[in-house]
Amino acid sequence: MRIVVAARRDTALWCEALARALPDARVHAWPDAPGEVDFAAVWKPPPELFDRVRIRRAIANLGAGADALLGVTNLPDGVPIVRLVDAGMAEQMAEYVALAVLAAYREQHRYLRQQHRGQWAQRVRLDKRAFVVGLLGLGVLGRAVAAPLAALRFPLAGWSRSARAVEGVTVHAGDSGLDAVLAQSRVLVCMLPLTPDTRGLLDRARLSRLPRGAHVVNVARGPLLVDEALIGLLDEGHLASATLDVFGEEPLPPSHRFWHHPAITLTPHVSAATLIDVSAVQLGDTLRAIVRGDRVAGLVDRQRGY
Ligand code: NDP
Ligand code: OXD
Repeated sequence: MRIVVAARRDTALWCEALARALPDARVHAWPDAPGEVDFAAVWKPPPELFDRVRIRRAIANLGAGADALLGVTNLPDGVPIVRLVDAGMAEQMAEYVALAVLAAYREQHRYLRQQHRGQWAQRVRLDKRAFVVGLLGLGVLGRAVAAPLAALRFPLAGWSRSARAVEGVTVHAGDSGLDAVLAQSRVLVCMLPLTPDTRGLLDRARLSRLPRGAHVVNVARGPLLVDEALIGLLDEGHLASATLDVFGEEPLPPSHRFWHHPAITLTPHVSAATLIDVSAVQLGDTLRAIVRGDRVAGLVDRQRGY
């Protein structure tokens, strides 16, 4: 089996980890690649790779979200694309979102402001039964995030394309389903893939449907959210806070208003780091299964965009 790896960064580490996971494979680090390989393992690959190298069996996306790969205009037709499925990211995402939800519910921001003013004031506790957490996306990450929140007894309202059953979550689908989730979410967590259907989904009209004082968490992709709409609604006091891990442009430009907005907490795309060793083991199993002709998890549907 021959594999070419183009990972944007850490290509050498990916090559070593894949060689450990697939001891019989010949692993090439782009741009040192033969004219034909069985697999390409890539993250935001240079389009030139697809002009120079024929890929016989599949392209493996070295991340969970395949939006950047699907945006490459010269992707070879008919070659299956597989993505990482969890690979250690789901637990990290559950931690990150639980932290944001608990900070919102326990009014961490208000107590911090009080502390800075030297003010001792006990606020009336929020009623958890009315503190609905809205989960946009109930895939691998959405379901992992739901579990600890359900255990903490937050009411959960979820939204997915298909109305799938998820324990502890009242599931909605379709446009009316999205409206129902927005109308009740005190914290809205976005875990949708970036596709033609979801780009710009969280615009001013939709964010305005959140209850006054709601919090927004975006851990999926920046372009799902319209930046100016979020800032406008925070400035007007309709929204209380936002926790953002992903941005339309990364690194976030120094002049972007998000950096210094008092109601925004931001992190540099770290909510769920890609764990190279765990991911390489998963990829090893997936590539071997493809060679055997078995069904594999994580096949990307190019039409749907995820
Ligand atoms: P999945 O494919 O497992 O889940 C996607 C979910 O979104 C599914 O529930 C799907 O519905 C739903 N969905 C997709 N399109 C629509 C739509 N048009 N309307 C309603 N629901 C829709 O993906 P993952 O959970 O593994 O990952 C989600 C995203 O998280 C990734 O695409 C990536 O962009 C991002 N991510 C971010 C990371 C970070 O560090 N910040 C790390 C890892 C991922 P259905 O169930 O019906 O198919
Ligand atoms: C991913 C990511 O999609 O790191 O895996 O964002």
